[in-house]
Amino acid sequence: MLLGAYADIPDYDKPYSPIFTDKSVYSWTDKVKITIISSSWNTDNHLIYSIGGDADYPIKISTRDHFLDQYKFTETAVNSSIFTAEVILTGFPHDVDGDGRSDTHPRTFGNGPTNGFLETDRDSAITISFEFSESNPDEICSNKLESWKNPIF
Ligand SMILES: [Ca+2]
Ligand SMILES: [Ca+2]
Repeated sequence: MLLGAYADIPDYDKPYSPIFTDKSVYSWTDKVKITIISSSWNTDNHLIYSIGGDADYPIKISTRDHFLDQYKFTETAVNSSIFTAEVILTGFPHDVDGDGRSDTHPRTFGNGPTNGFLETDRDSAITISFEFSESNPDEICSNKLESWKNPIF
């Protein structure tokens, strides 16, 4: 008999951790604001907790050819269960003024919650995944990227 065998498993009674972004379509150089609601990761009602910045339960933010892994999200208040982060999209090499040299500065680095830069591609989308528990390894949200809105020069 293994009575009580599940007692040591963290709170997976509410295992659903939906992911939201502030828009459904982004330009190639937009800022993306991401929210994850996870009551199972509000492990202390009196502390602001961070999720995603760890190898066991990573949050990964991806475009087609680039990604930020173990990106940290921070709880908005001590007992909110709402975790947020931001990433600035940096586009791809592009000669805007026709002089033969790229005028954009694509780059990918940062570990969160607000210092991330992520390269994008012409036919790309942004995907966010959070391996928030072993029984529910993935939660993915995909958003289309199209057009230059504010090219970075
Ligand atoms: Ca908390
Ligand atoms: Ca140029």
